[in-house]
Amino acid sequence: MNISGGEALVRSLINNGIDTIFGLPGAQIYPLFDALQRHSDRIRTIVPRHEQGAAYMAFGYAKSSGRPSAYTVVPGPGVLNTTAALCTAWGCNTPVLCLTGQVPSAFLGSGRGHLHEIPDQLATLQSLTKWARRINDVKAAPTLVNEAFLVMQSGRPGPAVLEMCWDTMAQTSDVEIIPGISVPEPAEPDPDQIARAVTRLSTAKRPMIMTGNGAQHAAAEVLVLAGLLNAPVTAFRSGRGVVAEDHPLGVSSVAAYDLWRDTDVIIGIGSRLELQYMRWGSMNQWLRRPEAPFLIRIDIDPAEMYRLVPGIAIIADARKATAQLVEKLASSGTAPVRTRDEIAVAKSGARARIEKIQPQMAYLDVIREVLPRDGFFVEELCQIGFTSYFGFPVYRPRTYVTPGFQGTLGFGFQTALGVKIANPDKAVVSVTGDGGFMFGVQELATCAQYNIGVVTLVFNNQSFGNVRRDQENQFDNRVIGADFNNPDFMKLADSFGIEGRRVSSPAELKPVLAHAIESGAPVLIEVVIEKGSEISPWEFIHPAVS
Ligand SMILES: Cc1ncc(C[n+]2csc(CCOP(=O)(O)OP(=O)(O)O)c2C)c(N)n1
Repeated sequence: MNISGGEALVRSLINNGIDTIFGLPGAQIYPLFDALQRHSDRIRTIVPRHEQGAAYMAFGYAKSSGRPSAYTVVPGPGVLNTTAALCTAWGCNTPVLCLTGQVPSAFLGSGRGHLHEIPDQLATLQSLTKWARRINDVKAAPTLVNEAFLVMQSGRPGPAVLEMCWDTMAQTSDVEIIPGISVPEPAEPDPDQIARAVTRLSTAKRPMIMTGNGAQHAAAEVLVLAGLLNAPVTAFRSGRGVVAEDHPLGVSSVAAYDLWRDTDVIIGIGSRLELQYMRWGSMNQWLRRPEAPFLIRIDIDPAEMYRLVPGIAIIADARKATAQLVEKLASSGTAPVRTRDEIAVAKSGARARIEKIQPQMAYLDVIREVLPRDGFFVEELCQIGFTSYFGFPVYRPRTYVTPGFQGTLGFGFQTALGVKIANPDKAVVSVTGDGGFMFGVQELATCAQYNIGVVTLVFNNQSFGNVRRDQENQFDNRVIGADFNNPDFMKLADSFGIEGRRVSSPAELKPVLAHAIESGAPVLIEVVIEKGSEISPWEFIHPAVS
């Protein structure tokens, strides 16, 4: 088939199941956009108002659905505008494909100063992702796109990049279009590793399970394992929702901290165990070989076993390995002594202790009450978001959307748009501070243009509240760079053609939020908060330091 480089890319995306692409056009990638125009019956193009939005939306799409996503932007400044989202996708093991252009091939590496030239784009992007390649020949496009999809979804998932020179993308060539890839089944776990873990677990008295992002597809298996061991299951951020927190064995990180004291075996499943060994230990010292409790890790990434060395390492897919543990433990028997009552006491005690984090807890309670169990909650780096780590119960896998350890301020609202596009029939609530929201405020236009029904709660405390509190506490009240003036959010919403509502108490929020979710339309809700009035949530996130 005689087609352009851009067309070969688009056909290959479609063959790999991509139904939506987020992108912002420019000269180098015109042929790709032209192909998107001509294939718009098979692939939808969402155009944000800033390139960062394209990448955050692709991140939200992939993270909430578990399916790969794609975005496209011009090279140089365009692709650099997306790097905060790209490193977030890397940190969160999320399969996001970035397609970008390059200077004309004759100018590669010339330093001549062609449009959007940067010193070494491929090396820059390689350093932020799992895999990055240039497509030098149109004929190679389908194979390289397939390879990108394979890399993104095998082993530890992650983002990938393909760049194509300006002239290559425009050139036509006789290209063989091939079917998309199907991801091969992960290898079977090593039976010796499973046998060792079963021996240790069959005598475990008070085991605990910690889930991470790598366990999101293993919810059914994890729940059975937890049942056999009577083990509380906890998570910090990315592993939340694997076991519902209203299940007797699903516990928040605060309840888990209580139960940690007499835990004799910890099983980390698809998790870096930041909670146990950094948050509950030291953020400044790298503990490589923890002693008690006995650590068993299931992780598909062998490198993880050197970063945090367990007593027993099971290098395998979370679902496969957990299923095998379940099968073998069911016949060998288990000996747990921790009772469900003990766990229930820890849960109610934790809930009572966190009650003082106001007004955040009162707002989170309202949101939890109104948001359906399968609705999505997109957090942010703000007082309500930090409190949600432990104060907002999550009931379903993937429904708690977080930037994980990147802590990417401003990701939330923009990411939520991608979440909604991937899950059009589900409610999506984005909670954000006024500081973080303004990082991506221009996407209100995208929200209105495509009628993306995200409900956004902006907690307006007229400041980078977290910074402000840190400066008061750690720098003797010397506040700098933390206070600001906001626009009138109601006029702002109105000018973008979006419904705006302002509330100043949890009781006021409840009917407004219920109506907003019910409407299915985009709604911006401003929550008025007195500056400096929020109680710090940090003692529950970092209890060893507080
Ligand atoms: C990309 C990025 N820049 C800066 C920060 C540092 N930071 C963390 S929280 C915060 C303040 C957030 O303010 P706001 O969104 O208004 O929420 P609030 O704390 O007031 O609730 C800042 C600047 C960050 N985490 N990420």
